[in-house]
Amino acid sequence: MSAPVTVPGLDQAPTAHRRLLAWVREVAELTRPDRVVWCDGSEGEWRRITDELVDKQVLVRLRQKPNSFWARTDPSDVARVEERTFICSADEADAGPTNNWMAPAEMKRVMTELYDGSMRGRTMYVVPFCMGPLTAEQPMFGVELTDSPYVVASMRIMTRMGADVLDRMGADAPFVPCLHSVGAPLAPGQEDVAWPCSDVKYISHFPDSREIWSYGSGYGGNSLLGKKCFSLRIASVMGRDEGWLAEHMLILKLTGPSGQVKYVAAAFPSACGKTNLAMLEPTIPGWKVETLGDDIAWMRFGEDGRLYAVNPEFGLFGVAPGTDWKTNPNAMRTLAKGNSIFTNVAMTDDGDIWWEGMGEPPAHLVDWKGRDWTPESGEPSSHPNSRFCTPIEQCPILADEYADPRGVPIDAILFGGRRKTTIPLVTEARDWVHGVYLGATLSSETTAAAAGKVGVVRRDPMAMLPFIGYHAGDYFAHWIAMGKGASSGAAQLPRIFYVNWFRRGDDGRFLWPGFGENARVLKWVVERIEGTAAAVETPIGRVPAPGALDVSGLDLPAEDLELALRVDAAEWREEIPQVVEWFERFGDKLPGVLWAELDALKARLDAA
Ligand code: SAT
Ligand code: MN
Repeated sequence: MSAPVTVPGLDQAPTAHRRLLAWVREVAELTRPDRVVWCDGSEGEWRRITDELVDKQVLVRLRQKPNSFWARTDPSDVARVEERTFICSADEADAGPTNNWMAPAEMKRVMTELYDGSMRGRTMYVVPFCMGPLTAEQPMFGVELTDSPYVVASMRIMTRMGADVLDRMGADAPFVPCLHSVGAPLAPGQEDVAWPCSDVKYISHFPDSREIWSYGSGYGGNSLLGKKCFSLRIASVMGRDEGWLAEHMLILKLTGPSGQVKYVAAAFPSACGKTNLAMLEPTIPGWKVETLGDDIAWMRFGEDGRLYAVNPEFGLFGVAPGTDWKTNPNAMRTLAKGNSIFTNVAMTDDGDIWWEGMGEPPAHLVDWKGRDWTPESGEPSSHPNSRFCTPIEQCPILADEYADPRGVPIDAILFGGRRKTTIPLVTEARDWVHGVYLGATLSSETTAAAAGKVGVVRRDPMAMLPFIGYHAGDYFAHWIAMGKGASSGAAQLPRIFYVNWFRRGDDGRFLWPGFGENARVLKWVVERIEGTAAAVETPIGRVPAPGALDVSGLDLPAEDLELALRVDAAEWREEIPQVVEWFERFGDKLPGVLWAELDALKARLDAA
């Protein structure tokens, strides 16, 4: 038997949590870091880590934003890697046709080999974190072990992290173990690169044991394991087993002119405007939006039978390009307060950040690859999936309810995607099951948020395609069952709508101006719930009746509005074979009621 390994810091654990202590030791013995640091989440720790990253030129301190930093990744490590993302359920059938699968024991064998010595020459940080308020009855704990100080700094922004969490965990609270290594060990004396990562990448989830193992990437979605890995993939499995929903949704609070308050959750795929909608400044008088979350919602029924949503995150990890004072002034105000990390954007000569969409480009920048850039360079200065990482509490329109562990009762759920054709600006589902059908058939053109081709139409159910941690057919069934779970009946369920801000005319122009003007659509949604706005029945659902959508003061050609709202039976008939093909992928796991919805839609289209 070999003697126990001594790693500096390993035994300085500020916790008596036995399972945690054993796991940290086990990982240290496998990955062989030079030292172990137990993170406390303090200001001092943030300063130490960011100073060190600045010294190593991984981060550049911005002169124009307080306590803020510019980061550039390796050009190969810029987005989530869906091809390398695995759901390792014991039974392959549980992963379903939309996930990559490997048997848990096989994945653990492969990755244990990769982790063997993978932290040599580096520090292993122990990052205790909590998704959702620490004051929750049952706080949702995770601990990430990582050899990336960039990940530690980002986790401090994106999650409640540090000593308070460890204290609250006590000696035996359950937690999700999240293991992360960039997969770039250093030999003695070997010089480090600015962005260590590996060509071999695995983002693996073990839903049965509720563990996450990530290797080879430092990019947010692959490495900040509290986010998509825990709060969506693993949490969706917890939700299935325990009767709640973990969804890729923003949460907003909408107050109307008479003071009426509605809470809206909205699911759009990555890089389709969730952050912008969450922080929208309405262009119509008397309406106010406050933000609760921009990416993830955990929803469960309250005792009153309503569906309550909590945002498990503590920060915003938003797409930078396109964010500007015009499109999202509240995001700009949030960022102006500093305390942020900007990744893969460009830097100005006076030490500020810049990206496409911020108006006139400066004469000179350093681009996301570290090269001199001028407006003549002929390529964007920032990667299309470049991101800002900033504390949500800096958002000037954060709703007070953000801190409430019970969450907010959701009145409306919006599904939406990015489609040039076919899908009208807004459609109301007839009932919950029809709404689930709309979500299950959601389609969108792919974006730069994931590695791969951009602009291809794919089905992205509930905007969760890359994030459902189990069989998507079972996930649809879970959604249907949730609709029956409202103790006081369907009246308490959120109403479901489908929106598309991205429809275009023949010449490619956007038919709807979007951004702050989307408040007009929210107004119609509220008025539908209150029973005061008119709608017309169409084969696909209810759309605003002529004149029902408030376009007062909006400079929009009547023809564009009509085209934006148009339901074209011929276009919809073309969708049907794609939906049939999509549904067939789920075999007998597809709930029969969804086939029935499709049949009814076909019949209505044929009659149209
Ligand atoms: O890359 S992340 O998963 O962190 C953001 C996103 O794609 O939605
Ligand atoms: Mn997202």
